[in-house]
Amino acid sequence: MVDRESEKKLAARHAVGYVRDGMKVGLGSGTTAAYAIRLLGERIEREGLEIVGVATSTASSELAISVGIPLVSHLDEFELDLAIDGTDRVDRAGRLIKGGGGALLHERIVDGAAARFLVIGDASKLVDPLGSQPISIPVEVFVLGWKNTLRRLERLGCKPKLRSVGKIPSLTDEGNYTIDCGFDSFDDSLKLANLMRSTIGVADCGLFIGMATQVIIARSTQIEEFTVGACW
Ligand code: A5P
Repeated sequence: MVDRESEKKLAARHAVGYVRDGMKVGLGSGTTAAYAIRLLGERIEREGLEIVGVATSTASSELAISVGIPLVSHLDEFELDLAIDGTDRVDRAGRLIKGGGGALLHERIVDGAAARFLVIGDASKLVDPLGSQPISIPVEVFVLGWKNTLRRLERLGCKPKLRSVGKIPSLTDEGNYTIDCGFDSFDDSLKLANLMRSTIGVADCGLFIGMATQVIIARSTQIEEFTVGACW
């Protein structure tokens, strides 16, 4: 049986191996990135690794503090040497779908400040090309006029659904709602990303195109790693 948790940990361990003394590191969100944060904490304790982090969510920030990673405030200017983050889906051109955990805008801002953006995942995350299987693309929207935004997103050919827990809409760290846009498939991810991000009422969408520089996928006990060129 496939052990996805071991794969996540293996990919995280491989990425954490790239972190060196003195680096400013973006700390991703979600279960895979959480392994990386814990492993960084272990390196700080064991080797005396000296780094500072910038977290991509409140949850990651809390985890980082709990394992001893010093954090830079989001209100300061930050340029990162490297960011390590998970993904809901990635293809061989390094195009991503993120936001399953609800942190996409925050992730875009932090991961987008990194000279190197390492994407980590278990083998289930690699789907090539990106839009070849059914998926929901998370879209972070302003609360103001959200029903209008949902209708506009629907016109892009998806089935949109407000993310909620029971009847209570889920709020992102930035106080926005998330609309999950279900697609059977899609072709041009860059065009779709541009359409989503330019839709009135949208704060950001989960399509991250042209951001990843390295993808690290664990399949059973093996690492598959590829560097991403500008081929999206
Ligand atoms: C958080 O909003 C997401 O972008 C996560 O990075 C993504 O959903 C991957 O999460 P897991 O590592 O938990 O699968």
